[in-house]
Amino acid sequence: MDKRMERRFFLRTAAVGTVVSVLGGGVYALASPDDPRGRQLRPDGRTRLPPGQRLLDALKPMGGEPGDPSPSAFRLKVYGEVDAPFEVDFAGLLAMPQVEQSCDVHCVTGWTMLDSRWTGVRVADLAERARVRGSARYAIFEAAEGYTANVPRAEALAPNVMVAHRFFGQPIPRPHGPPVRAIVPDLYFWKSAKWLRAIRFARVDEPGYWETRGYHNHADPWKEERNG
Ligand SMILES: Nc1nc2c(c(=O)[nH]1)N[C@H]1C(S)=C(S)[C@@H](COP(=O)(O)O)O[C@H]1N2
Ligand SMILES: [Mo]
Repeated sequence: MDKRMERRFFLRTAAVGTVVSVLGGGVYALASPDDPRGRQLRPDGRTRLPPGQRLLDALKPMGGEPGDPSPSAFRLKVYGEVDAPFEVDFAGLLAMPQVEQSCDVHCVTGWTMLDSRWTGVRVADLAERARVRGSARYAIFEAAEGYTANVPRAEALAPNVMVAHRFFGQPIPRPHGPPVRAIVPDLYFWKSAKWLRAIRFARVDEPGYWETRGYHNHADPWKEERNG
């Protein structure tokens, strides 16, 4: 079994309520299946816990090729199908309008974390500053070591989509993509690129790292768009 299949297997078989150690990594508590938050309805009428998911109390580090975590080396480029491409360093990102939001995140391997808390800048604000053209139909999130994820324009510009530099008020911990990662809460978490370097707007779709390796191109957790 490759690592991803092992993780999936683990999530299907571990007993709810137990504390378990995964692949020698961290220790994760499975939240209670009776946690009423999972059954709450979102403003769009969908249940907070998507089908086939179970609750975890924390983000599980899912790996990936890390980038440089230091804020001083950080640059974010916004470019492509835009009239005013730009680049900001970490201070430049902090100088933009900041939002803090709680959101739920859903990993395709079967875990969901409710009420994760992030601080950062809305992708919609970055797009407005870059003057994204009407012809741009996709946002391509570009991360360290060539990792990319594609998101349709309208979904990338949703108000809960952000580039985050804080997690529960603290700098993002190492495994989770510091100094800045994308958060696209309403698609499976593989669309949320860690160690983010750039957002490129594109006229033509460009399936990314996982989308070219058998995962669904869109990744809606409520439609269980897991595999292509
Ligand atoms: N740069 C980069 N970002 C990435 C990945 C990756 O391998 N590289 N993995 C993705 C996947 S598959 C998931 S599920 C989430 C996991 O984020 P976490 O490790 O913070 O839980 O990050 C996504 N972002
Ligand atoms: Mo994932």
